[in-house]
Amino acid sequence: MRFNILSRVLPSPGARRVRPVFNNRHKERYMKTRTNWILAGAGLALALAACTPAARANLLVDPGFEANPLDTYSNVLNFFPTYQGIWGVEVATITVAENGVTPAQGVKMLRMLDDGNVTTQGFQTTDVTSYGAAISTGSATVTLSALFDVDKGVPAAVAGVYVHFFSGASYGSQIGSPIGSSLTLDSNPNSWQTVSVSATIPVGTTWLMSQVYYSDASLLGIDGLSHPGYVDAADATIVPEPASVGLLVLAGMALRARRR
Ligand SMILES: [Ca+2]
Ligand SMILES: [Ca+2]
Ligand SMILES: [Ca+2]
Repeated sequence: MRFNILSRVLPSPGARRVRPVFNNRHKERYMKTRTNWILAGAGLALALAACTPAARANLLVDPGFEANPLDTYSNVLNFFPTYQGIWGVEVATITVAENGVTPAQGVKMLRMLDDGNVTTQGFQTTDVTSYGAAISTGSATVTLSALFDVDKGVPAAVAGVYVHFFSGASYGSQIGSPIGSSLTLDSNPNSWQTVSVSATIPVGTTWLMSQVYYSDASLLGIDGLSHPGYVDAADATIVPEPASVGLLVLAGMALRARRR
């Protein structure tokens, strides 16, 4: 980009008032000026984006289980818009430090208990239509992670995360395959372990659901009793974020204008 020629080819504000006689040379010069402005704008925007800290927006509300009361999984799964941003759980509460486990972030954490089925689960839904530009081209990636920990009496707890995709604001509109990841945890209550999954968001997705879970059977302690499994510091992000999509579009337009 040659910014130094901008001042030379730009007409002064006064000159603009005079109706110009447009011949081909003028037109070419005008297009060049316009292109340079677009390039300068895109360059500035990209430079600003580069200066912005890399921290990405966490799509989850109350990702550390500090502020909001829990709701039921059935409310969250059945009424996406109403319960967006609220954790819905099967058998779980929010607790402060207990059993030698201290919250990884803040002073509270999710305490999940055996739900009598296969896995004890917690869910949160998110409207992702603001990421539609990237999702529609199959270029948006979601990453969900959470921290898991159990007390020292649980030798092999299995914890995991899932992301489910939906084309509308209802559970029935699920599309693609849920993506998931799991981990067998250590029995050290002082270590929080991360489970993370990442994948391309299916084209057509407008809502997604983040899930954290423990295998019920794996919560069995060495004392023969079922223990709680703890979760904290969940994080769901999508890249590229809407702002950077805008910048890419702008940069693309500038390049196209320059080729003309
Ligand atoms: Ca917390
Ligand atoms: Ca369950
Ligand atoms: Ca641990």
